[in-house]
Amino acid sequence: MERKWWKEGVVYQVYPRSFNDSNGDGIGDLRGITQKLDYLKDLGVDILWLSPVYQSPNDDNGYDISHYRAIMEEFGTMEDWENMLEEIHKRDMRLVMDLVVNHSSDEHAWFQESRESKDNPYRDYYIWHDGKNGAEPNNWVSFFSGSAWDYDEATGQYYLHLFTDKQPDLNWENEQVRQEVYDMMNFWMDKGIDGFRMDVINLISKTPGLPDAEVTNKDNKYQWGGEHFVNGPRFMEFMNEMNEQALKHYDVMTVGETPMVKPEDGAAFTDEESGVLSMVFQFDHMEIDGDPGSQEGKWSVKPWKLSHMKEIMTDWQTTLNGKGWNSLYLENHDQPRSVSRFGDAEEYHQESAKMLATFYQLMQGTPYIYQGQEIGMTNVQFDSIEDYRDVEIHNWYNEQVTEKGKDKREIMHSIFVKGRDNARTPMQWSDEKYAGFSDAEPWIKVNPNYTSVNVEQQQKDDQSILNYYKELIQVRKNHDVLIYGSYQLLDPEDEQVYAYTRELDGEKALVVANFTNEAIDYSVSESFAVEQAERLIGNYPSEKEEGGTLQLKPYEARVYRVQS
Ligand code: TEU
Ligand code: CA
Repeated sequence: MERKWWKEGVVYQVYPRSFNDSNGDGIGDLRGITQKLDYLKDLGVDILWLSPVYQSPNDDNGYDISHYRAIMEEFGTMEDWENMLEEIHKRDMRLVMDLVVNHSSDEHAWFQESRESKDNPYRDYYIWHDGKNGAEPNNWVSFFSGSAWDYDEATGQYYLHLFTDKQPDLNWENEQVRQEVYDMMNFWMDKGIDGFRMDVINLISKTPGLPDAEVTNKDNKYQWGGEHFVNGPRFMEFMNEMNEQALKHYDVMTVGETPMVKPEDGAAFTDEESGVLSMVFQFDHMEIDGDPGSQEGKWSVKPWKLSHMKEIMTDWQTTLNGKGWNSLYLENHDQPRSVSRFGDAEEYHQESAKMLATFYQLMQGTPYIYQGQEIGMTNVQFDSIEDYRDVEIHNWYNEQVTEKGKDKREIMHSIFVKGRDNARTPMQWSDEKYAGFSDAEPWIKVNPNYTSVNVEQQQKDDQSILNYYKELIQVRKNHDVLIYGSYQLLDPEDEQVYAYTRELDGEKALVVANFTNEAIDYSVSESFAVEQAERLIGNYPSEKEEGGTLQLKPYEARVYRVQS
């Protein structure tokens, strides 16, 4: 396997709006990020990924871009951005920018032109169609509820939007659109950035003719049309072209956000010889506690099983081994907080947050940490729907409660468990008012637990989650086996302990993670000589034990290494 800086590094995702506000308007900004670079350097991360900072009307918090080469005014100026990049590079860190090109904002000049008239030169930059029998051109549902089409009075046609109606899909069949995208990417790479995280990049190619989706749920007017746009027919062709015309001329990393991909797709997309991306974000493990097959999708709250988690992670680990490269994540700006989701955010907050970090960061792939994860930030519950800011949450609530008359408490419960605003409350820097995020009232409420869960407090405490993250990052960095080694799962059926080994050139490591709040005697497979092993890290003080049985405490995680 080829050595690469982006395989050895750890990525930290910043959601700029919620990270740090430097000018007291309640909104995080670029200078705010620059102020915290020393904190990030000290944490040990190598690469920063910024969610979009481009000009945007913020219908979907920057994932609706109205100017690809301008900085959002609320976040600062191009000069602030250049200064931030310089400061990142000064500290030997790198910057990955978000690339959102499946769609733009409806306020982008291209769309403003496009909707003017049918013969406007920009008409074909987007996907316009006549209605069918007085209704939408097809039956596709939007990711964010309702039809994926919107009628535009001016020209009497519908345009496609897989996300909100303010996020019209760009028409990738149009060569000019593709050229605009590659030119724009080169513009940012010429400025010195180190990579792109590509938003829903595997949705850019749609089946010609845009046929109806298969009706999978008769009760619903609109249907999931993934078969017509996930990894669509020209996806690889477009990505090869993007590599030729942009990416391959720079030393950059790419991570494709690719909903619905399977390990075989992931292996093909990231293949060292024939692939088109450095790595992808897969979603299989994020769907483990939902029902992706149903109309409620992620909103249906289902219990999950550790054996299922093992099956998913192991499939990704083994299918990509020796071919491509994994990304490793438990959180991002679209997902609930992992300690609330997979751990115990109350009684075993500290233990389970550390256990989860150990479990996912030491697999084969590049680990991603989402802001606040390193201090164990948790989900939040706002009593009123008015306190939520996310368009996905509001669309879901309106459809279910306002339109369909469903039980409000039930819908609020699904929002508490799955809503994206769980991840978007302000970063908790200290126990000062507004968690030290801002001097003014933030754009979204602070999680009330900031008085006990915050950076300042954890910096002072040796045993904190934050200090454990620092140690863990160094352990991985110091052992090639934890970066490049192959992965083997132990005990696939065990519903309590997740254990796996890594192996590289005669060196072996063992990761053991207790996912329960009980003490467990775990006997290690004879394939790993734990008696002769060196303990690399753990989330409880180490104790001498006899033989190959580990007496694991609640949510205990340990890592061992042997050299043969
Ligand atoms: O998310 C894409 C995506 O697949 C979402 O449907 C995601 O699964 C959902 O947000 C989970 O609830 C990306 C961005 O990460 C997201 O923030 C954007 O809203 C979306 O694309 C549109 O750009
Ligand atoms: Ca600000």
